[in-house]
Amino acid sequence: MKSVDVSLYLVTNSDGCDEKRFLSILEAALQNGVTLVQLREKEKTSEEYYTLAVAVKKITDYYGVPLILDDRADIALAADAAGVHVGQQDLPAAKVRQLLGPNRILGVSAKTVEQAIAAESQGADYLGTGAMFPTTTKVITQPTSYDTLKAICKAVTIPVVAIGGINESNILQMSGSGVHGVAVVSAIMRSSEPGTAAKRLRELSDTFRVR
Ligand code: TZP
Ligand code: MG
Repeated sequence: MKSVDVSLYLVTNSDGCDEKRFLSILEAALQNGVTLVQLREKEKTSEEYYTLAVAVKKITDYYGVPLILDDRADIALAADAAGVHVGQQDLPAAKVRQLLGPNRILGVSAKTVEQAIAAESQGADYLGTGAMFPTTTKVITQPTSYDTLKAICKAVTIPVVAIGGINESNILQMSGSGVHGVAVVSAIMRSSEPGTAAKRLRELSDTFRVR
């Protein structure tokens, strides 16, 4: 099995941000402890998504951090990204694994123990679970409870990363759950000091994450 370091996972999109600023936030985050990056672009055309992925990959490669693309195995292969993240409504995990082959990273969103076990058996390398807290980044029907997160961590052997509304004030509430790390969008992307935010989140994640 591939090992994926999800200690501090930056999930990001460039909406409402000019590209230069977006890339400079990304770089500050990479210099301060982000271990995995996902490009999550819902509004872009395939061509725009691909072009941005190529630009982002130059930076993530420089810092030796894998780049994951949300939803799109085709663009991930075209841009030579490290992997793909899919949700329960996207292409089935087993199909994405087939498309990616054995060497790229497959992440899957799982909200229940059943989804988690299924994703692991279909070839996922890590799971994303949440939203743990209210968030304005994504429309959430129901938040995931700490107990569900803990049960998912116990049910699988692959790393689990908590996501959704996580910031410096609530990250320690993930302690003891069994997660291998946390994923954030706003806590870094919307911070006035993205580098400082990443550094602090990584320090806090390191106090409780499973290694
Ligand atoms: N999946 C579940 S919650 C979420 C995603 C992509 C958004 C997380 O964003 P934020 O800003 O860290 O709450
Ligand atoms: Mg998706």
